[in-house]
Amino acid sequence: EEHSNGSNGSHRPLIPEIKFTKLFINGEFVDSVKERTFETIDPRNGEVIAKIAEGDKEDVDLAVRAAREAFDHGPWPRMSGYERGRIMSKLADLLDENVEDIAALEALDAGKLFAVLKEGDIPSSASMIRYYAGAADKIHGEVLKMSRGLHGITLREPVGVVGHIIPWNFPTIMFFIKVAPALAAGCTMVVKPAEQTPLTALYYANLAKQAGVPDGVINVVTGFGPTAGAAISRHMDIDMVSFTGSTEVGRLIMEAAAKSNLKRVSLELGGKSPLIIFDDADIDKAAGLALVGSFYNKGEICVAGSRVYVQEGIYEEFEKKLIEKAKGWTVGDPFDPSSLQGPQVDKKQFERVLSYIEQGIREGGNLLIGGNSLGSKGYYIQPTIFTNVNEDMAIVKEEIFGPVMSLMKFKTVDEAIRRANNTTYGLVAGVVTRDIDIANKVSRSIRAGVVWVNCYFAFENDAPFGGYKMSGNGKDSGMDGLHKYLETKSVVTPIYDSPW
Ligand code: TXE
Repeated sequence: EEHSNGSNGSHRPLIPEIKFTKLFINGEFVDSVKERTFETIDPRNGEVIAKIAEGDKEDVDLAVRAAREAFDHGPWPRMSGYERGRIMSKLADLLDENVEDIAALEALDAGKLFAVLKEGDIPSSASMIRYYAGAADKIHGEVLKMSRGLHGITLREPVGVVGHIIPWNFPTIMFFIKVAPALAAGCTMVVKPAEQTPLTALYYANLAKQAGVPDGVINVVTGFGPTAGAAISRHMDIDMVSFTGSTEVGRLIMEAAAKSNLKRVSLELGGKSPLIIFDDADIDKAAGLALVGSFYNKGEICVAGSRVYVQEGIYEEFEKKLIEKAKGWTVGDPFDPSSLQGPQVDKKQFERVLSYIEQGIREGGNLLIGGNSLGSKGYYIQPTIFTNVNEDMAIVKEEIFGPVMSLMKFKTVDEAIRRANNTTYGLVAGVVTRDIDIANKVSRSIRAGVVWVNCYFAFENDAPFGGYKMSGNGKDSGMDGLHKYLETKSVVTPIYDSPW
């Protein structure tokens, strides 16, 4: 049964029935042990979408038991990589077949743009699954040249039971950037989606079952961080935890891993990334990049280019162009195809962003545009640009995770490098210039895991992604993203009567 999702606008797609609201453990949807639930909220209006099973430690225990059994005795790590790849490809096809349903669920839960989910997040996740499906039968070790008549090889073995803790800003992309390589590696897993956005993860649990992923391989425990999330990071029988979220929680997870079983920890944390625009840039294009870099996904993106540095020669003209373009940046209902920005994910984030804006004003920042919430209901915020700011101010130092840009002026290449690196974070950076020497120098000088030259948000399945410094460790995406789910084992045997 389907029902319409709103009052105005017949062009809006239908919101599908919410079919999956329970934990997914060992191939079945089940209530939580304590039979508790929590509400997931529509950020367009603050209304309840559905009640979701609230998992806690006992549920994580059950999920880990299922994953452990599937790892120790089940078919998944034992079948050929080719077979795993075939099942993963089916899963990718199911994403494509259900793209409308999935996009609607996620737009509703996260306030993300329906059109972008449909054209971007969902198909690109399907393509990421296919990338790792293709890698599943190409996992192999090396033959070692050893001395003293020894023969050595390395085996690449799945790391075991993995806990994935997922954020709410890209619920689908973050789910598959972790689940797909772990599946290809032959791992089994417990996934905890963010409490703000549990709907699509449960939907994927069902699709995975339909595709033929054996029971116990993917378990999904919905619930909160300090309960279900913490139970994963301190579990004695989880071999690795892969996390994307705040630097603060990343630290807690590493601590819990250290205090429990020293499980492997992979962290993709916050950022405060610089976008550096040089005098020789195409001003129109650069202003477009800056706008998208700061406001895409309502600024709820770890790689937001929220510190924009513009060289003094073009600064004035750039600022004018930016204001002009910002006027066309439409904020509105995420189901409306003309919207470029939906509501912030929840009340907490909405208030957090607004309080950063207030702090920016208090500390002497000048509001070029925006600075307020929008409308009488829902968590909408105006795209906001500050000038007269510097790296000592909280709004320039800290990750705001909202549509707030800090626009700054610089003189020399060295100054730009120094200021870009003046941060505890190191996730990504952007450089806009037609000068190859500047591009080379800057991209090698920035302490960040990704540098985009004359582009921004240029993600590719093939390109490893992950932070330097307090933006985390370990890579998602690319072959690095697969290798982290593998252990290397050296096997050495003597060769008798070896002539060498
Ligand atoms: O993140 P949390 P929050 C940043 C961004 C944002 C801020 C706060 O700056 O404004 O973090 O957001 C789970 N043990 N990013 O509070 O808490 C939680 O349930 C184990 C950047 O929502 O880090 C969720 O599944 N797990 C970011 C996940 O961690 C715990 C994406 C992320 O939520 C836990 C999101 C605990 N003690 C926020 N506490 C990025 N890098 O893209 C919470 N969690």
